Amino acid sequence: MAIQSRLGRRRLLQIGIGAAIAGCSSIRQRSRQGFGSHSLSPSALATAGFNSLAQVASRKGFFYGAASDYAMLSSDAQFAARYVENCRILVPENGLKWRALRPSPTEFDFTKTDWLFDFAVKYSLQMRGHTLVWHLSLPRWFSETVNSRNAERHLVHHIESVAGRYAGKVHSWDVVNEAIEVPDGRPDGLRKSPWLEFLGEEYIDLSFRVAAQADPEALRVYNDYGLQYDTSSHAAKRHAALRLLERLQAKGTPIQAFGIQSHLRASETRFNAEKLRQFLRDIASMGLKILITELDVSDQGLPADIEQRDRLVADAYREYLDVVLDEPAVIAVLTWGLSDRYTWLSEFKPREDGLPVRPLPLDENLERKPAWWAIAQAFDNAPLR
Ligand code: 9MR
Repeated sequence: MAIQSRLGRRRLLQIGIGAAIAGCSSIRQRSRQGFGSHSLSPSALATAGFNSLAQVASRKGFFYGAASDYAMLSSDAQFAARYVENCRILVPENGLKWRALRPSPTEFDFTKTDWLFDFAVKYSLQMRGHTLVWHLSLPRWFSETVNSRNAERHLVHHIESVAGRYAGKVHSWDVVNEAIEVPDGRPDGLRKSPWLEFLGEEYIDLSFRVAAQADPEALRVYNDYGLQYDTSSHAAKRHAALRLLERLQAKGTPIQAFGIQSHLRASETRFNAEKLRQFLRDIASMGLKILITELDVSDQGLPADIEQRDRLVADAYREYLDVVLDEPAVIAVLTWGLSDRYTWLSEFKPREDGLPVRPLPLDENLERKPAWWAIAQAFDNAPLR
């Protein structure tokens, strides 16, 4: 079968997901029929021969992958099979955050992330690191322990230990995540995070410099959200982001890429392709690569009807990807999860009617949704890198 020929039957059997794969030709059959009934444009049929989103992306010279974690990949063989089939790059959704790795100020627990790195090697996946420096997901001991006298030592020690442990095995690190906040940050847009409070804006430069030393090979990314829409807050954030990049580059900070998280809302109409294109061009003209790091499409506020909902979610993926993939500096697309079975939106942005949310390419039964086809079609239409 096609999936097995791409991955090699032996590799699939290695983690016992061969059996899970065995049932999937019928799934694919149903998906293709379903595809017709969702009436996507006929050119999408051209992608029907592809078995995986990663495959379509790699034909155009960029990576596709999705956030996941030890909990699902180690325990849900059917999900793991779909994951390996579709993804070429793995980003731990939570596993590399401080709260997950740091039981105490002096200890690290790499058990689960080591497992993920081994999983990636076994299935020829690249790894992305998320994230070395963030104001959230800090361990409980952080607020009692870290202060302006010792913050630099803690920051440097953490980056050296984590990026150093996986040096040479990481495609890209989100070195600093979400350092901008508008309108509640400083006048220059910087978020009033503990790191800013303790170390001033230099914490960003320091983080990139230490990451560059600890793992010179990983692409160093600044990652943020709230950048894509034609709203005043997103415009202000785009502005602050560009100013930050300029300041970092002027100081010689070794930043190499910008991550646009891209948590979309299917109900959002304030989308201006030209303004987004201009933002992407502005980043690219600074010599930086761009990654779409956390793409998903919330169906909050959409009608209950599944067919209608799935169509609107698929349309949002397609509209967005058509614009961002036109920019040659975009080198990777990651969705924030692969299947509706596991999505942060169930908890963080539930629907008012209590129905399960449907924001990702596969549904909760791991079958392809119109979103899968829309993404495949956008990838297939993308210019070659
Ligand atoms: O999806 C993640 C969720 O499971 C965590 O509880 C949460 C806090 O650590 O973080 C979520 O992921 C966030 C990511 O790390 C940074 N950008 C926004 C993502 C969604 O909140």
